[in-house]
This record gives sequence, C-alpha cells and structure tokens, in this order.
Amino acid sequence: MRIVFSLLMAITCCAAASAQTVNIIPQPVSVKTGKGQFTVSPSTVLVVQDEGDRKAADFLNKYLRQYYGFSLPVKKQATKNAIRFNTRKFIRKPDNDAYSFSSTPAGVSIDGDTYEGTFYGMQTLIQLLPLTKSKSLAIPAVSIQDEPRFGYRGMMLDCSRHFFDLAFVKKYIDYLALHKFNYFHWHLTDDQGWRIEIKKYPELMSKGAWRNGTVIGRYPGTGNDNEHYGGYYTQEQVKEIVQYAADRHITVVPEIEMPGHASAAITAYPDLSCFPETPTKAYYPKECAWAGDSTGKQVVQSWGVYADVFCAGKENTFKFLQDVIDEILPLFPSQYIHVGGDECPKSNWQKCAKCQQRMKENNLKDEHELQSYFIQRMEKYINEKGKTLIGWDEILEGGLAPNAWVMSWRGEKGGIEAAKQHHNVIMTPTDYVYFDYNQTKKEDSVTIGGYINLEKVYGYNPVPKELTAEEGKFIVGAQANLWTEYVTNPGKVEYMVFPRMTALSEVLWTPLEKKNWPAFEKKLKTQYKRYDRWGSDYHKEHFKATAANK
Ligand code: TNX
Repeated sequence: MRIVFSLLMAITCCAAASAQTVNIIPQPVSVKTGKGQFTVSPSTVLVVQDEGDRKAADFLNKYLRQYYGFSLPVKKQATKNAIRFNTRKFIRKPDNDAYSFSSTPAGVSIDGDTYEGTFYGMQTLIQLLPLTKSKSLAIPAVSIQDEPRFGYRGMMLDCSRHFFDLAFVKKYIDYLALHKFNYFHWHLTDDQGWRIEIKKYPELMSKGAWRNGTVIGRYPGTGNDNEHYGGYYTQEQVKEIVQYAADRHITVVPEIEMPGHASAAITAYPDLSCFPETPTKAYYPKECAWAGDSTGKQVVQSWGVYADVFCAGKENTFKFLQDVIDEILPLFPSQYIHVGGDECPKSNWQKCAKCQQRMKENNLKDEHELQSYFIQRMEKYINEKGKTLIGWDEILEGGLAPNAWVMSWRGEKGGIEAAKQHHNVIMTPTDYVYFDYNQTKKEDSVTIGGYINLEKVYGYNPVPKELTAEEGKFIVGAQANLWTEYVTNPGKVEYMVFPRMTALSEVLWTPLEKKNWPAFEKKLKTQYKRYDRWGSDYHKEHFKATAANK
C-alpha cells in the first residue's frame, strides 16, 4: 500500500513539473497566477448544472478524447476533483459573454455571465493543458477575469471558388471555436459555383454547381485542367453545419451574392440575365483557357469579375431571389443574411431596355442608384422576415439601405462612412485581414498576391481614429476573409489562416492596452505546438520570414 502511495505521489510530482506555463491566446483581460496546480485525469468530473453548459462540457470531452485519449464523466454534482461550469452566477455587463476562471489544487470553476462566456472559459482551460499526451494533465493555478472587446469576431470561408466538404467545414468551425470567434461567414454562391441546395430551383445544383474546368496557375493561367469540378451542400448538410456551429456558440451567416458574382446562377436560369441569349464565352477573358462546351451560359472557369449579372429590370429576378431567401431563412437562425453587393459591373444594365425602364420609373439617375434600388428592395424583403441585411461596402454607393450592416473590405473608408451614418460595421479591409494574400514576401505557392504578414494583422485596430467615440461604437467587430481562388484543399486553407487567424483572435478579443506584440510572439511558439497537436498545417516561416523581410 505504502509503495502504491509513494508511486502515486511520484506521478503527481512529475505532473507538477510539467505544468504548462500560462500561454493563452487571445490574451485575457486579467490573469493572476496562483500557487500549485490542478491535475486533470480520467477521474476528474465535469459538473454541469444545466443543459446550456453541456456544450462546454461536450466540447472539452471531445477535445480530451481526440488529443489525450480519455474523456470525463459529466455530473450534476461532485465534491472533489471537479471542473465546474456555472453560467449566470453574476452578471457583469449585459450580453458581453464575460467569464471568470479559477483553478486551484482543489478544482476548477468556470463562471460565465452567459453560456457563451462559460464556453470561452472552457477554451481557456484547453489552453492551460500541457501539450504532451498523458492521462495526468497538470494545469497551473490561475485566476482569470475575461471578456471580449468586440461582439462580432468572424472568419469567412469561400466555398464557391473551391468546394470544401462537410468534414473540413466542421474542422474550420472548430478552429474558430478554439480561438473564441463567434461568427462563421459562409460564402456560398459566386461566379464559379452555386453551393447550396434550393429545392425550388433544381438546376442551381445540376448546372450551377459544376464547371467544366479550371484555369491552371495564376490568372490568366497557363491552360485549363479540363476537370469537371464542383459540389454543393444539401439542406440537410447545411442544417448539420449550422447545428455543429451552434453547439460551439458560433453563428453561421450565409452569403448569397447579388446583383454581381451571379454567373453560376445565370447558367442554371439564363433568364436571370439581361441577355439570356448571349453566351458566357462572350464575357470570358480571351487570355483564359476554356474547357468543354462553350455555347450558351456556362459556369466560368477563371477568376475575377464578370459582367453577366442579375438583371435589375425583370420582376423575375426578384421573385427568384426572394424564393431563395425563403428557403434559406429556415436553415439559418442567424439574425444576419449577407447579400454580397460587391463588384457588380453596370455594363449590361446600361444596355438593357428593362433596366433602363426600371430606372426611369423609379427616378434613378444612374446605374449606381439602380444597384441601390436592388439592395434596398431585397433589404425590405429580408427585414419583413425579421432579419438584418449585411452587404459589402459597395452597397453604400447610390444610398445605403436603411438598416443594413456594412462589411468594409476596400479599406476602411466604407466602414467609416457607414459608421458616421450610424450603421453597424464589420471591418474586413484588404490591407489587414485578407488571408488569401501572402504572409511572406517569398511565397512559393500560387496565391492571389498581396502581402500581409503576421505583425500587420496583429497590429490592426478595427476602430479607425477618424471616428468619434460615439461613432466608434458602430464598429461591431472585424473578420478575416479567405477567398479560395488559389486555395484548392484543406491543407492550404490551414496554411493561409495559421497563424494569422491566431493573431486576429487577439485583435478582436483583447483590450487594446493589453495587446503586446513581443509577448504574442513568445506565445506563438506554444501555439505552433498546438497546431501540431491538431495535425494542422500552418505557415511556419514567421520567425525566419521577419528577418528576411527586414
Ligand atoms: C475581391 S472582397 C472580392 C472577391 C475576390 C477577392 C480576392 C470582395 C467582396 N470581393 O470576389 O475573391 O477580392 O482577394
């Protein structure tokens, strides 16, 4: 017995030696280190008072099972050796998802103001776990008070240019959860493929979801791969993703592009174009190679902006889009529906008798006002359904729809203007958060170009100094976009987002005055080990690259 006891003591001592230093990203508001440590082992109990906190317990158990090979019993009560989840203990600030975290040798308590807060506290716990696989996981004694700086912390994934299967979309959502992000912006339609099942319009799936080939290499490409490429998510799969995200306190914001980036939809239903008889090939850049049938409307095979957009003159266009919205709303509980609105060439509208007629009837002085009419009409429809419209900053041109939220991507100008007009703004400027851009000057994979290194992302402040304190409140948060023209597989997604997404999490969560680049760089070394533990790809060159780029 004695021997067993001393052996047990020895194991506990070893665990003590390996306790992780406090290395939390995003950096919490306040961290106080205590004395000693708590050891998570298979006999530790998760205490959950109600169903709301079960999400936190379930996530932790899944994580422990996956990366450490054991999970913990979930109970309503326990006396010793417990991790307690306890939401709504105290309310600090309404709707701010704050939490307190305390670990002592006796146990761990995570007290969120909301279920989200408790979930974030659980993410903090995960970051205190040692990185080597063991059934005895020592975490240091700490006391943490924490809350997010912004209410909207988003990541976008473009699933149109390249299609990502359900398993990977879930993995991406897990990455968001592990970084305390709360919005997943799902880019579901674009010129190169329609990716969501709409039962009323089956040709969106049979035609709009497929292209006969893709250009090889960087635009305009060196040829065409001639491969039939595509796919879409069924409504059942969409529900599965939405639920998966909700279980991680993440809202999925769907994006259905209009009036531009519409050529996949037009391929399915040519009458949505101003000129149904004009073949897609007539709009296609001459320097890009083409595969397969070139008659009629075809899903495009290269990148960029296409002039074949939704006709703003036909009632049929609005009927179609409203029907699409009708099918989408029951799938997405999100308060926000993104309708794109970016990069809509006006050349077809200028030549189209029906568009010109619409302008005359509505006293619209130019095609920008016609775009504004388009978005405002869709906004009215979306508002009637009790939802809020989000659009890219082009929706400012020709007058902003009354309640719209603006995603400012062409720099911060649009966002500043919208905030001054008292519209909510999500910052996604190309200068800081376009994760399709290179992270080193010497990038050897094919990308869209550009250059945004880690330090640049880290240094981003989403609230521009041009705004007064009052106006600044309209900046609800920020988001990074991963456009996937040159991102063909999950590994490349990971390579493009890591570690920049980790830096962005701190931009969005940590109070400005607590951000600290040298401290972040130090923590990054541990973060790399986490990526390794997750089996994720990531951009490994940061430390070398910064030296090379100086
Ligand atoms: C602009 S950002 C686009 C996308 C491209 C991206 C490439 C925005 C609203 N539109 O269609 O994929 O640039 O960086």
